[in-house]
Amino acid sequence: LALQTGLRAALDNGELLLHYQPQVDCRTGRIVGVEALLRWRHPDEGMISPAQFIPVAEETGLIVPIGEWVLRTACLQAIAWQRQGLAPMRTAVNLSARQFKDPQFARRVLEILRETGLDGQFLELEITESTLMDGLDSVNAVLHDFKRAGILISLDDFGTGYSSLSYLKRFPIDKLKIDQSFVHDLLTDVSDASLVRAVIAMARALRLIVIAEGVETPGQYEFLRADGCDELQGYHIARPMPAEQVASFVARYN
Ligand code: G
Ligand code: G
Ligand code: MN
Ligand code: NA
Repeated sequence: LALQTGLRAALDNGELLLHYQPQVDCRTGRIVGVEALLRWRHPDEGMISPAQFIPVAEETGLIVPIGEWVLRTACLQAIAWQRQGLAPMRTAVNLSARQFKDPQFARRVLEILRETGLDGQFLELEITESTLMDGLDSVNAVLHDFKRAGILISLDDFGTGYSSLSYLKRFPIDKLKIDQSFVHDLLTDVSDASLVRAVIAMARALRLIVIAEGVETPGQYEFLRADGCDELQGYHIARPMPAEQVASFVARYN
């Protein structure tokens, strides 16, 4: 309950902020995108992890206004980077299944794009397998609205949920994010290595972009690059960082 009232105040008092984690294109070695990750800087408790407060936000429905704030903030930041002359990058925003239950959701997303002036091609929206299981027809309609606006749709935490492969055919998915739990022991666990290889091969066959998350070592980076993974994200490249650090990081890295 304390978390719940605190969270409502957090949105009004400007205690929420976004950090951004770079994503690298394996072929060029350049940063081609960032994932926006929500943070709550609580006045007394310090930083609270989204793993703690997102579930509360989902239960209370606060995820709807919070999600809109995240999207608008990420779009405005993307525009600001473009105005600074940064090479165009895609910005990825995480969505909760709960947001799709709001009948105004698609309209609000498209309005935010229009209001901020960001071209849809520079926005990526991350959904999870549970979102696909949840709503089916209505989720599919919303995803198609996003596609028409040029937005890229990615499937987050791929392989950890209960998704069926038929979802990849039924829904307009552009990108698979291989969950970090498969990447962690990639070099020592034979079945993890096989799973990752199989997902990369499947993504290629289905013409999906494939990104691996949680890349922490040069060995993992090299394995994934050599195996044909398109993009990489993880502490080996960079930890999530405040918006102010992104431009100089990208300039140094690229
Ligand atoms: O950044 P971190 O690893 O602490 O994130 C923990 C979890 O919170 C991840 O599952 C991530 O997808 C989720 N998350 C981070 N930011 C957002 C957000 O803006 N919206 C939603 N729905 N989930 C988020
Ligand atoms: O569920 P989602 O994939 O959106 O969550 C991403 C989470 O993983 C974020 O909380 C982010 O901080 C975390 N993360 C990003 N890169 C790494 C990494 O290389 N190692 C670990 N352990 N966590 C990471
Ligand atoms: Mn994510
Ligand atoms: Na993930």
